[in-house]
Amino acid sequence: MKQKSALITGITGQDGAYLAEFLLKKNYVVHGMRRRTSLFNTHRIDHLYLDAHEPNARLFLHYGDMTDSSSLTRIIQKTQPDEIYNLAAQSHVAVSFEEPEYTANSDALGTLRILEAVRILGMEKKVRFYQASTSELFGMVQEIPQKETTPFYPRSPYAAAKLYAYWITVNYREAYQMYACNGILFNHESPIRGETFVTRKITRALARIKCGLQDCLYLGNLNAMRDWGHARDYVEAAWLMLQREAPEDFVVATGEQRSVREFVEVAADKVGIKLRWVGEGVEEKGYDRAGNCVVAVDPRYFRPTEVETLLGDSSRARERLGWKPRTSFTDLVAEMMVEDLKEAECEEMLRPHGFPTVFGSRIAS
Ligand code: NDP
Ligand code: GDR
Repeated sequence: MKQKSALITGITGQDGAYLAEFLLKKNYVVHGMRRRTSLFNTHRIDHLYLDAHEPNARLFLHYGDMTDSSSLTRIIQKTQPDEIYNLAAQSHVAVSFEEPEYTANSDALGTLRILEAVRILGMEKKVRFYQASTSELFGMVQEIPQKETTPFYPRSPYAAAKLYAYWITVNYREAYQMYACNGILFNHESPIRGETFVTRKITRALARIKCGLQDCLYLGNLNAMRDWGHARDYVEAAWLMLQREAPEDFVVATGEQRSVREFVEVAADKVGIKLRWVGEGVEEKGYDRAGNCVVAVDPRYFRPTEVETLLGDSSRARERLGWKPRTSFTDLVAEMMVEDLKEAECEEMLRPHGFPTVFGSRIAS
């Protein structure tokens, strides 16, 4: 059988790293697009990378950017992939309120640029295209649980940009008979989740509090409800979507829902931290007299418009892809806590020797 090749945009992100590992295990040649940054941004995939001169090298990186058509067209022409996974995006909902135009450029127009590049290069019958769509499309939910037929109601510049990307993917499928599909993925996390998303912010902060490196955990809306799964399980669903006879869009979710507050409670329980909840505007820091760790609400983390509740129904993916989540919520939290504790313990050891920020920035997130 011919060895398949895949191009992953966003390979340096959480999902890109898990997907690259998954595809390499399936014997793919994997091409990843990375952007130029002033610091290294490949730490999530370093363990997968072999120097291009090595005979066994099957992972290759190319510089490009979602806002630069010329780089996208060049990379697709050069790599001639069988499958394209479009994961690159400004993926932070809160940041999209600060950078709405850039978010639209990279997340909405960036998707169009890839689809157009495929068409211009005459590859529309050869390439299979996966678009990283999102449960944020449901926004102000119109139906519980949300499935493929639930109406969309985006609540952020990020979600509005992803709405365009969703529909342009559908349009290229219908207009040019491209194999193009949307994975409407609900929140998925892991130990390599970006540090400013709420789950990782919580596990990282609790680990640092446990090691005496941090005083207090500040959060925004504690009542937001999310359907949280493991990223490792979700990239398998993305791959399965491109292995079918005909393209179709799929919701990927666990079907279980927890609040941000519950996430904190389960994570704190794993490390034996007792919690004291402090409301908005109350000035209290660190451990209280009873030895409880303070979790405080800071309105800075509220969003101009919030998505209060998300719960997915992934029956279609379960029936037609044979997919199901493998990792339970408590196992996910435990895995994240264990890894963040290891990092915090290293930082605790190194700090007296003058390495205070080796494991990330101390700027509040
Ligand atoms: P991350 O934020 O971890 O990764 C995003 C990736 O996109 C990084 O590799 C980043 O590069 C890259 N990127 C961002 N902007 C550009 C740009 N202009 N040009 C090129 N590359 C760019 O996201 P996740 O891995 O969590 O998510 C992957 C995709 O799935 C995203 O599109 C996200 O919106 C979507 N999604 C995620 C869900 C989740 O719960 N994780 C749920 C549903 C959808 P760099 O490393 O240099 O920053
Ligand atoms: P989300 O993820 O917006 O769902 O988008 P995030 O973890 O940022 O927020 C989840 C919920 O937690 C609330 N929250 C906080 N969020 C952050 N980041 N920081 C806080 O301090 C905090 N306190 C409370 C938020 O208000 C929200 O309700 C993620 C991203 O991966 C998107 O790219 C993806 O499309 C969706 O998931 C599905």
